[in-house]
Amino acid sequence: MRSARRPGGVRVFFALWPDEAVRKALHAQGRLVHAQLGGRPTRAASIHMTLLFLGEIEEHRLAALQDAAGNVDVEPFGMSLNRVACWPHNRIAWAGPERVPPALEDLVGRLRQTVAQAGFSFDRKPFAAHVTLLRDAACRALEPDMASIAWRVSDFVLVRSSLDAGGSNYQVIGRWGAREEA
Ligand code: 2AM
Repeated sequence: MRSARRPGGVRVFFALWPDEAVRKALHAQGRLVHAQLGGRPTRAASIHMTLLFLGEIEEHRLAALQDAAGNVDVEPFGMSLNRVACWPHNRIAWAGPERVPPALEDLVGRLRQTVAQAGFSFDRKPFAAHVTLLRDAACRALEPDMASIAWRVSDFVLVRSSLDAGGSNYQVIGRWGAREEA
């Protein structure tokens, strides 16, 4: 259940935000999984992989958080999204890498360390590399694995989450790393 937002509070998280080609491929994959499991597909514009979830912070601390993020280098890496699965405990169907790239684990580790050093708290559950495709899915065995989607990662983002009539609405409010030209 969502907690009520305090005045002056903003809900934020760090994420990998796919480019259009990866976003489209993931959205198409979401449609395939939706045909099997039902549920609510993630809007194409909202598709992402969360790296670190802070939840609500006071808005005046955003600048400090953004400064801290600027100290985290990104070593570009590639990732194959080649696995779809569904978690019965939260009814989320997701896509992710069969093999989590060490560079991704490393990025999350350094981000956690930097954000903690800057005095922020965050969800310390172990990192689970996944892109949510569906919520409220009727989890059961899925048809053969997905066609692999190649994701080239060279930056990460800070996202502000707000609620609107259609659900969560995400706004990218910072980006760090070297954006490679397509
Ligand atoms: P999910 O897609 O698996 O639900 C915004 O809520 C993003 O942060 C979502 O991608 C969500 O993951 C992720 N997230 C990670 N930890 C969370 C938490 N404790 N509460 C809400 N969202 C969380």
